[in-house]
Amino acid sequence: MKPNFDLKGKTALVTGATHGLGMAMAKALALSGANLVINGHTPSKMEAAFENYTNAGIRVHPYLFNVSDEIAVNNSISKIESEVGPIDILVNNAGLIQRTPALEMNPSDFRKIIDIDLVSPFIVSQRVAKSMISRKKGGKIINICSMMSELGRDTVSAYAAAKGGLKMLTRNLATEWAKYNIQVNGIGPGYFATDQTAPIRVNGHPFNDFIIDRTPAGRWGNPEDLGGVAVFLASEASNFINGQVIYVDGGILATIGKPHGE
Ligand code: GCO
Ligand code: CA
Repeated sequence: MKPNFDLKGKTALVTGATHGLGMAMAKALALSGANLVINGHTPSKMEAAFENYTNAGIRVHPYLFNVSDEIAVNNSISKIESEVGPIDILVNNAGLIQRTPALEMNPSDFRKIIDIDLVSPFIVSQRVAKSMISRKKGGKIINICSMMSELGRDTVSAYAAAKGGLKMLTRNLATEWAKYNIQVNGIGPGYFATDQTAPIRVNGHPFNDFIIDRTPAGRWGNPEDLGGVAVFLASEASNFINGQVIYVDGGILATIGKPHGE
């Protein structure tokens, strides 16, 4: 039988979909047939995003809310459900990074990163799963993890702690909700060319050369490189995949790397 990757008739909510990887994944879902709801929290970014999607021929339903505020999340999801329809696919993509050495990291900043990158996916997933369970039609939850779900790096202690936690949250929610035919999985992007990595991607910057050397594929990822896996994990083709994180990293996690200069 031909595997079914078609998302027609499904409604997808992608958080943090006003730019970058979230936008690329959201477009891939919409182009595969999904009815697309996007979340953001900055009105001006949302306006620009709306224009971007519209110019790409994609119809979107934009909703502004803060994913770490459970009251706002509950109200907004209820609004989406009544105005657009029940959510079949949730992509927890909204996230934040702060690059500060651990010795200088302010605990309140550390908490803020954990709140956005780890607590928020919990809050949004819980609310969306409650509706999925009462509808009895299953669903898909996709958490956007990171290389930092597996590896440490100088300056990203809070981000790595949150993304490592998000991998385990993925496994745990997959465990609890598999019986409702809800598949919870993750995507772990490697190093991608987005605004988020712009400060470390400058030509001649040692980190830029380091990443290209460290990646067997020899390049930064393009946001479009994530489309296929997002569609796969959102579709019926992945109905027996529970609690996995699929890394899309050009081979970084497959290798120890190579000696300097080779
Ligand atoms: C860093 C961060 C991010 C990466 C990404 C890697 O190293 O500064 O990890 O910038 O984009 O999350 O998967
Ligand atoms: Ca080199």
